[in-house]
Amino acid sequence: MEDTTLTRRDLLKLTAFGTAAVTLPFISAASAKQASELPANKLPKVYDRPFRAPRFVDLGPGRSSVVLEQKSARVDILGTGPTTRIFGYEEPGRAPTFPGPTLRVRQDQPITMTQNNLLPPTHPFLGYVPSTSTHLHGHPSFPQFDGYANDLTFPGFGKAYHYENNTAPRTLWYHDHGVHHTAQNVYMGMAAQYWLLPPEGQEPDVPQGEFELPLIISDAAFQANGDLLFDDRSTAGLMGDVILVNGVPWPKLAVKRRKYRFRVLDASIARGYRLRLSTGGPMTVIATDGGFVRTPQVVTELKVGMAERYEVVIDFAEYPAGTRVELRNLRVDNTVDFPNTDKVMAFDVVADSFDPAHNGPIPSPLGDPEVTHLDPAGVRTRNLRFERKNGEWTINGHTWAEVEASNFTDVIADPALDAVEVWTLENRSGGWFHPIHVHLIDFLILDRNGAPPRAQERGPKDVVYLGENETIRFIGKFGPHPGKYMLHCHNADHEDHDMMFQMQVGQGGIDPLSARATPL
Ligand SMILES: [Cu+2]
Repeated sequence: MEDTTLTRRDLLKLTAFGTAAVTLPFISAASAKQASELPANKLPKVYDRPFRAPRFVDLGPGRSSVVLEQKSARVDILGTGPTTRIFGYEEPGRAPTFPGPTLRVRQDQPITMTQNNLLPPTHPFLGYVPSTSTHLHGHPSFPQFDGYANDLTFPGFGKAYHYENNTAPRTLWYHDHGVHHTAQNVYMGMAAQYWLLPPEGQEPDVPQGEFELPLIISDAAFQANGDLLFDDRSTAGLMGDVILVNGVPWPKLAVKRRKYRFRVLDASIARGYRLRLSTGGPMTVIATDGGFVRTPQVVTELKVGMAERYEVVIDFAEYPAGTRVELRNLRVDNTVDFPNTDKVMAFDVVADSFDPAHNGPIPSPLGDPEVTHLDPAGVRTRNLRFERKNGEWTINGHTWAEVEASNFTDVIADPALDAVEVWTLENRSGGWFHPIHVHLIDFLILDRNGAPPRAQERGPKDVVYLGENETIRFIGKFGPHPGKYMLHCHNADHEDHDMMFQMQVGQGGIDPLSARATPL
């Protein structure tokens, strides 16, 4: 493999667009030694640092609001000396973290999340103005609270977002969606989970409490001074050489010999993963983006694209105490691999006693997702093609710049309110994959290249991994609110340049730009 080992500089040269169509498939087969500019002895070590979950903030009965400040700080990510500048979310009086606090909210308990932008007036090394727009991904928000890309909150401004939480329990995430800078803002740390839980006492019998953990997976590269290195390879997509779980490089977690439930989120800018246990052992998918699946699916491999969420149960009772079970990453096509990007984290099985509650067989059927009741017969169909065209990432040849130029009136689809439609999404290229996110709705994947969807994705979804040369069809019901909603690729570099458009659901609806941020 020596002759295909490329330096970062080689990759930069090769990925300059113009030649990209030819060179990207070649690059995808190559591996490079390092993306980071750190000396080798300052790179984080694999399975060295303890696992950490972000802080939980519980909302619901008795507490219906939270104020989060978007602020900048230097934090210790590497564990080797140099610190890293992040932009993060936290409550007033607390230092920001990456990822931000996990909000735990109860179904049907509305909340207000105020986002105050205390970021510097310009990014300290990327130079742009860090204006933000906060999207609660997985929630059917009203248009003015959906994190519309141009509904910007500039430094020194704040905005209150209201969420009804009246959808099925699920793993959501809140993250930045600011126009043209989503990739940079998310990469700097503006991402966190949000758990919508069933009403108290109504949880299904699956692992909970200390046995229910977020796994927010992302990749990063670092400059020599410890700061993040942002290289989007001419908008193809940022590829880091360090894998982070909840902001910690390749952590290790001591696990007891019982079932654990992990809420997996790929918060990377452009990297997809194929997760597999080093033992080849089973993982049971109990929920997809939109909540519990009807029939839990046992898999040995989990393919996860950016913004997808999967809840998986792993039973460590299968392993003797003292076993180290690694969560590995088999590569996906069109990513750049580095020596340790095939590793994610380690589970060290221990003999400690545990609370035996919620450790029984996983109930099946488990959920009853609304999307599984939709009937595709005779419904309206639409076709969306995701492609590179004239030096831009486009949807049917269109870009967000056209939406802006139309003063936010242009739409690519206009489903009636609560209409059921079948959409075909197409990626004719072998050179890249696109995780496609449609705001507002949950959908069910009907087929993938004419064949049944993967076992892991037979539940409610709001992002679909549209792989190389793939065509998928989904069915969805376009509601519950009328209005303009975005749809886009969740490779944040593609989204920013400029693979995003909007749909008009029903007639009218609240203007997404009608509730602007106010000065602090
Ligand atoms: Cu894309």
